[in-house]
Amino acid sequence: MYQYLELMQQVLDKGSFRKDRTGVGTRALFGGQMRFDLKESFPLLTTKKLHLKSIIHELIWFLKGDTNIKYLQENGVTIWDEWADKDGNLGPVYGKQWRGFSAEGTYATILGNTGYEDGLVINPDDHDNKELGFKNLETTSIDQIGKVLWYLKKFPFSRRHIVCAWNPLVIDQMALPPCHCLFQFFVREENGKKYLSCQLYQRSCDFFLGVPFNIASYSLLTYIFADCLGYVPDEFVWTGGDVHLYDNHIEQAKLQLSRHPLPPSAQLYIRNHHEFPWEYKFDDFEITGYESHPAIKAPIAV
Ligand code: DHF
Ligand code: TMP
Repeated sequence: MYQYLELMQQVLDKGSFRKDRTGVGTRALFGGQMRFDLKESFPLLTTKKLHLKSIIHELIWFLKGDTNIKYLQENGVTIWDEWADKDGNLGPVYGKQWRGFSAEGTYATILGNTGYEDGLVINPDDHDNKELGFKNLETTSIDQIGKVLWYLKKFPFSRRHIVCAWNPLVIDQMALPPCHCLFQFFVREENGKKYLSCQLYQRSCDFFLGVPFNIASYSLLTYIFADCLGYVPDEFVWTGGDVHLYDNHIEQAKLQLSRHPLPPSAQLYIRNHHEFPWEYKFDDFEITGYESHPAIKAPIAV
């Protein structure tokens, strides 16, 4: 986790000051990478305490294809509350794109006058074309998680193990366009065993609040896929685009940098094997040996 602190220090030292959508203001760098060896330990930040329950439930919720916060609320997880509408919906966010990527809702977007009509594939002034596009797109839906799992089994060394949550056709209907928007798996073989790595591309990275969650979440996802496939979890590679610290997280970041990281001793055990990633339940996971400095509170930019 030294890499995390190093990148945090770089954002503080070299980040450019920027106004941002939320009005809070950030300092930001463009492009950053961290690598975590999953064979050594499960990568949980030790310079502040992480709420593991939120991280695990959120991932289970994505994998189920769910985009309503009801499941999270039932399990005491509040991290998506600020973005949901009065019925708890977030629009076609991660779960929908992972499990049922489609152009569903495209028609509504066009009628909703987004101001982007000229750039759309379907021309709203061309009635016939719109009908055609609507029907074709609406009925096609891809379970990206199921498909990638199948390919990882059949063609482990393929370079096409991609899951993409960034769906330009429906981006305007999402409560928040995906921050962790694309990930890829990679398999290598050594002494007859297959090792599974994952790399995430995160376009927008709230380095203090979001990123520690994102690292843990995708590492857990790599473990889940490895368990389904009978492969060994290898590395998680985190790649960030706009890597930022909000102006109201600076004191918290400095406090974290003043703390000494504890030995990376957390381990993840999967108690029950399942065939598919969406079958895992909260009690199937056990995390041992996680020790950390106390939690640090910070306001989230909405
Ligand atoms: N917006 C912004 N500005 N930053 C984010 O990181 C972010 N993340 C979202 C949605 N929108 C976002 C989803 N993920 C927390 C962590 C991750 C997350 C949302 C919220 C958070 O508040 N963490 C606190 C409390 C943890 C808890 O209650 O479980 C923390 O101290 O880590
Ligand atoms: P943006 O859509 O204007 O980029 O704002 C999204 C903010 O949320 C940005 O600060 C990044 C942050 N974020 C994360 O860092 N990780 C996450 O998992 C999510 C959902 C958001």
